[in-house]
Amino acid sequence: VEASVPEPQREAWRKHSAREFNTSDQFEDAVVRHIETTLARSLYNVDESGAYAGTALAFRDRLVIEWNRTQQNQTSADQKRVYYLSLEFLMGRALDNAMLNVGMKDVARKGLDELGFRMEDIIDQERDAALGNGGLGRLAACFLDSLATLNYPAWGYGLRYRYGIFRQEIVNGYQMEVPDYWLEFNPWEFPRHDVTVDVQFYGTIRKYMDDSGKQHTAWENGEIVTAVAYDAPIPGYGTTTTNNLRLWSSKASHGEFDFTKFNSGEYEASVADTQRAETISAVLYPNDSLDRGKELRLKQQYFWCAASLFDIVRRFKKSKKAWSDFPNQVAIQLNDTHPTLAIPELLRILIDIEGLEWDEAWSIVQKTFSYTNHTVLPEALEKWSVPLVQNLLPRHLQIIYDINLQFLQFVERNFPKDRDMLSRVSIIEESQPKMVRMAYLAVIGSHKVNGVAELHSDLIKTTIFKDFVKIHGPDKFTNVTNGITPRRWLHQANFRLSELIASKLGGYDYLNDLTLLHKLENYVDDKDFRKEFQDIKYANKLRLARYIKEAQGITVNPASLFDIQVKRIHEYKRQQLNIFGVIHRYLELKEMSPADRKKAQPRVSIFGGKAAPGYWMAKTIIHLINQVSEVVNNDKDIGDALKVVFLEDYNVSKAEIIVPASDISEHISTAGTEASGTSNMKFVLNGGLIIGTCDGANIEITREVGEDNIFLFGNLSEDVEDLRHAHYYSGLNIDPSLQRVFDEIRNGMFGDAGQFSSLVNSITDHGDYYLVSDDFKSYVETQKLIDEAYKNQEEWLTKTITVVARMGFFSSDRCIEEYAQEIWNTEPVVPPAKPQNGA
Ligand code: C3B
Repeated sequence: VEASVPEPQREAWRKHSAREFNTSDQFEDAVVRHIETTLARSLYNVDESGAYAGTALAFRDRLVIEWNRTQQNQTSADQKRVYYLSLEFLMGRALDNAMLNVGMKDVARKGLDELGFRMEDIIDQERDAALGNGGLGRLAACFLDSLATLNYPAWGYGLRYRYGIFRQEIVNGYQMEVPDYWLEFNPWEFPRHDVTVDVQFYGTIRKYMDDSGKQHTAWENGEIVTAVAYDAPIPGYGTTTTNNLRLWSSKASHGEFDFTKFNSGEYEASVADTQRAETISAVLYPNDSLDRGKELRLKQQYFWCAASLFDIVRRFKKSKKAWSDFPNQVAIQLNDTHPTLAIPELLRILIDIEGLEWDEAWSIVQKTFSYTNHTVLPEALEKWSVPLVQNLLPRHLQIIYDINLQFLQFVERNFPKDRDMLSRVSIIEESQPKMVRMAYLAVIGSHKVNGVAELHSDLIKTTIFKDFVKIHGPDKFTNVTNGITPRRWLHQANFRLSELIASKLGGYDYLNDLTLLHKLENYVDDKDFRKEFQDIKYANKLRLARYIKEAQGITVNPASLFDIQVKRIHEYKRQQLNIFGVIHRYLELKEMSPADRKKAQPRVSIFGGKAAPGYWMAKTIIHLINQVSEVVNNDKDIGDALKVVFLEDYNVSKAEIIVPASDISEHISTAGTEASGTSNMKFVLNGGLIIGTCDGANIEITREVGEDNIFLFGNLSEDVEDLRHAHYYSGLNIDPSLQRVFDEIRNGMFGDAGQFSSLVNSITDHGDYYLVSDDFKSYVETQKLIDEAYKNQEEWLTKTITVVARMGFFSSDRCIEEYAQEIWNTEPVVPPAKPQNGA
């Protein structure tokens, strides 16, 4: 890494330096060369997967050239870098995105055509990089796209899981999990076998004094696991900036085997050690918004934090700057509490290894870190048992205790009258066993804490972090409402709409400044524009209908109203409310005369999403949806009036087909539970309206698009506590229509009622925590309004065009600018000019 070519030989290097393809002819050169040499295949044995590989490698070459230039340029610019630490990056497919971001899709299409392949088939060969569960991981992916597009010098750091989120199969209506081994062929990553970090676990602490009488702490005799870097290039849109996503893979520290054991005849033990090391980065934990407290998860977190911090510090030290400059060169964003151990780890490096005093080290740490909170759900707030941390990371536990001591002394001095304050805000919860509260550590160790939508950012200040607002002052807490990248979620997923918009706005500038969309309002009454807009929506519905037929064998009429809810399955997201509503609709249809049924607005209710493998209630909801689908779709009385579809294995690439095809999408969480939501933004940007509660970013979407263009229902977050209280003391108030739904489920209309009793009872007998009974009536009434509104296609069309025009605020570019200005204090780096020789 350090060696460089001496000056006299550099001319030769420059002359032979790698060239980017620019024409379809050069592209074909690259594809055929890769197929014939890298893959050792020929025109006699190349199928679509081979053509995909050749295409991907040709684009990879291009990205790497830009990537190298960007990294050199950013290093010499010597500006502050952003490091986004996230345990999840839900990237999806890379090829289409790379082609569009570097502006070479048409060139590639022509080239592939000449070589005998269809672009769409080639794109379809790629497996998703599914290193995430849901919203949090996808947000990280959108942020990487925006950081590169806006030319910020920024790296993502994560784990290179061998198994991403499981593949979901539905067998007899039940979810089954199949491992996702996605690395068989991954042309997008570069193993950096020379970039490694040894990470220590377990071991002992030794205190000693040096000759000058200074106290030191050493962490020794632990178990070492090696982290190997794998880099993936992240191309910006319409810029040459290509940033880096560095993912760490674990391996045994002594190469293939531990030679001391190997030579003493303990062959099996040595292999077992190797496997144990590799296990650390083996699998993504499939829980969304749920903390399970497993030791291996803590190991993953430390392994990744330690490797990333070592790497960041190594890069900083090359600059030979003073430590006090560290926060001027480095901003580290903690994506949720998962990377919180980076805080004590940086302290350990600065104090134990670099010899700084506590106060200076602590001040550097606080200026460097900032923390994003993504949920207030109690079951998602991470806590680690003290004995577990003590055993795995003895030095870090000491440091955490030291942080806590200093902090509590400060609190005691400033709030002498509030006697309970100390136990409320202590990083250590005095339970049995004691627990480390990671969110508190993250707040205390950061200079800024943000929520992800206005309501959510307000809620964290009045609930989980209330005391910290008093202690640190309100300015430490801020809001950055989430966003999505319009490149993937409009230009890539809905190219025809993107093209139509560009034709009216005079080009694609709006993809770099989404607020320009507002100019579309000038075309709301333009006949040709309206027609084309409507045709595109229909074509997208047709595409989804074809996919539904192919994937699930269900025939749906694309002229029906498409009602879609796709997201992780969770009680708080209330897919149960949706399916109860569907059952209600079915019962009403059954009672109608055939003539009335013909008049009813036909609807297709589409669901998709994974349940955490151990989350029984979520799995029960999936089962119920599938049973209802079975009954309704096979009911001859019903026909096209209602179809119910559960789409298997929802993921990013499927979302790109699903999102552009909605008439209505559902974002119906119990008020105060969904921090933001981001698929709500995706659907609206693609000309779909939404039915939603006053929760998360729905509220800001309403503000932007106008109350007339969104279907809101349900109780407000400020009433939730009282309603729960009322359930407990006075019982539920179950609407007769909901009662009927429960009766039919209990009578076995959808198969063995016992299967669904826990779900129904959670409402009728166990307090209805998520307020399904309170919101059911207004939900059903609002669905009726939607049916009525949809009948007036002209007005509906006006609404859908209007909402697209008003979505400018929700670009992740806007988020990144806010983070850069309010939190990181960073500037973009002007990308390097292309060399003149055409390379
Ligand atoms: C999610 C939240 O549930 C969403 O409301 C939010 O839009 C996204 O994060 C992004 O901010 N979230 C998640 O996916 N996983 C968690 N563990 C916590 C929150």
